[in-house]
Amino acid sequence: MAGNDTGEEPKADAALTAVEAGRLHAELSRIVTEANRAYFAEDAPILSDADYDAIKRRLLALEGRFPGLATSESPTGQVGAAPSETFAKVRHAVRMLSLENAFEDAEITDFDDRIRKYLGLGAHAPLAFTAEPKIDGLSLSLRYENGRLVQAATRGDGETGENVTANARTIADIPDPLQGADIPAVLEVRGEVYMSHADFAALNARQQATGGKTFANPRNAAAGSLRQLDPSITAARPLKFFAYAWGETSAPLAASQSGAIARLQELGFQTNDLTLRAEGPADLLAAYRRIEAGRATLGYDIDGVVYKVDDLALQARLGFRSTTPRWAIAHKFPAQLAWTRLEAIDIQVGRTGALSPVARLLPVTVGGVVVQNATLHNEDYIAGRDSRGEAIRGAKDIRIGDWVQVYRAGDVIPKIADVDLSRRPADAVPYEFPRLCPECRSDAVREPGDSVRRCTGGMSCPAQAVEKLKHFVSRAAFDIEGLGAKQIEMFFDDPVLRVREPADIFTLAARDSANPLQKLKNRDGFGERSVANLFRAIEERRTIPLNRLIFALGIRHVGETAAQLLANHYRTWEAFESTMTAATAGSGPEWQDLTDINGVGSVLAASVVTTFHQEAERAMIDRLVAHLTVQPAVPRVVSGSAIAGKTVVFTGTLEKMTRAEAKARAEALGARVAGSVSARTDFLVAGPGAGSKAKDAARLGVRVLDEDEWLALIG
Ligand code: 9MJ
Repeated sequence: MAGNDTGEEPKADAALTAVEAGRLHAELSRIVTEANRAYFAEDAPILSDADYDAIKRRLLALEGRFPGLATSESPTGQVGAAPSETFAKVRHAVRMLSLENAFEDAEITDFDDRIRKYLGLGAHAPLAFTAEPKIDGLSLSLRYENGRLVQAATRGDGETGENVTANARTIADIPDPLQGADIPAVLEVRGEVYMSHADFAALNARQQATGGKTFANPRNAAAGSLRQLDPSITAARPLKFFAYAWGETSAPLAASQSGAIARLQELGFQTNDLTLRAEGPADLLAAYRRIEAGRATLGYDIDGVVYKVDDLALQARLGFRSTTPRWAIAHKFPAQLAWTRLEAIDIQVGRTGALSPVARLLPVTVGGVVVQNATLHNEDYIAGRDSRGEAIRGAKDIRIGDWVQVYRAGDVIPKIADVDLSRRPADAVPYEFPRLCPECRSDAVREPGDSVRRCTGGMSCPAQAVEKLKHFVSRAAFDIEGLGAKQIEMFFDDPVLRVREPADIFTLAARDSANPLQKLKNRDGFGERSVANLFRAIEERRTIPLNRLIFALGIRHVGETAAQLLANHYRTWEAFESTMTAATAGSGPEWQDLTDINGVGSVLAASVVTTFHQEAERAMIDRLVAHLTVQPAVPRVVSGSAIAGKTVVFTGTLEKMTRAEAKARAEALGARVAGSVSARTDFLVAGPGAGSKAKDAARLGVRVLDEDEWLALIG
């Protein structure tokens, strides 16, 4: 294409006749469309930002003289809607879960024990499982209505994924329509998109030959191929799909996991033929060994074996924790190991001020990936001694110049696992862990009982401030397209743009437009288009779901799950903020309310309350929220549940289910389960042996139910 045909002849353009202008407009439009495709769909720009902008300006000038050229087809986007540059979001009808991981055989017997305990099954009652290879790809949810594929969505954060329907339609393993008889009116089929080793090698060879982007591993290739804005690119990529789970269904697929897999196969899906049914942990472990032994000859990547309770009625009783089912576990293959030399130890300061030692290594390949950095855990790990100076069993001190063993397990950050003392250089000296923050020189202190040394500089420490900002824009937080770690670092240090705290992100566009010099669009690495996209992405995020906002604040101990729990409980920012402001750590009704949330312990609660009472921190939150519209949480509640929003207390012995199951059932139906009876309790469920709680309920006029009344109430 005429990549050098840019906007260098505006004078000549101005003299064109209408017909000539029309021809030129068509030619330039074609170039811009082609460049858009290369940029957005292939991640492989064919024009510099400057050239691209110049052509756009030339098109706009032509349209200015001949307004008839500004049609909805024009890439200037002056008429009609701008084409979408990202995928639309899809809220999953049923959440897409991840799996709990296990690495040791003993964790599998624990898994079996835990399930028996939860269900109240004796040690010898039959309890069957399935074992399926864990495909290392990316999960996809396919929604069928009346047998036709109507939507395909990536997992995303489990709640909301991306709509990739057009791309999924190009995958041969995904049937449309479904096959066979008795097809449910609604059926969401879930499984893994992956690429075989052979197809991956061929794709990379093709990409290399044509100067395209090559991929690090089959999973990245599969992900990159599915997330293409142009489905014709996905169509040209050899993607495959295994079905292994389901979301919403209008009719049950089967009574068992193994039956459901067989049913998915009848409906036209590929299912993994190594899947089998096992009678207990010993059988599961035997299946694991067999699958592991055959791993190298499978022709596609697997990273473990997934075990699931076979009986779907039991699966339903077991239900879910916040992000993982109780009825399944992923038994991962062991980590991959390699030996290399420790060249240096760097200290990174995290968003909570933690000083984390990072090993800089002589590059080494571990399980097909080049590793040059690994975590060294903490100060005590390097010293081989705890904070009282006592040797840690099995630990050795680690010195620069040592030969160290690196291991990688799945996606986890590489870690140092061992030191070869026989190869230690004679002049190696013990590592002196810094007592001052290497970034801001504030004192770095260790609280008693904490293994981590922390910088005391707070937001005045540039490293903490930058890390907090990076966390703020990360995927599970504000997820602002075009504003990643790299841009945060650049804007943080920039004397004009000065993004020093989250609120500054939302004034960036205004400050950029007020600044006559050094406009962002004129800087290296930016252009009119990328800046416009960035500002639009920021604008869109002024409206933000409550759970994302809480997570984004970067409060210590508040991860995604805790943020979701807090959001579900308080529902609105106003309620959350006012309760945290009124709360005192350790006592009072607000504190009680906070720590009554299932999954919120006193350490987490204290961390949140303290944050809202630290003046500087609090002021920063207020400055941020002034720019935002916070969307209230809409927890998934089973519609028609009689106990949604109610507070329930259990006491005494339950006979039809264990206390753990009763509590989980109540929570799944939208109730809150509290530990003690108060004026705000709606029901006390009392089994035989109920004591003081029953008296409290009588005194406070709380309705008391026996187990059967309770079961009738929840249906
Ligand atoms: C994979 N990745 O092969 C599940 N998976 O089930 C299998 N993943 C899964 N099952 C429930 N075989 C959530 C995830």
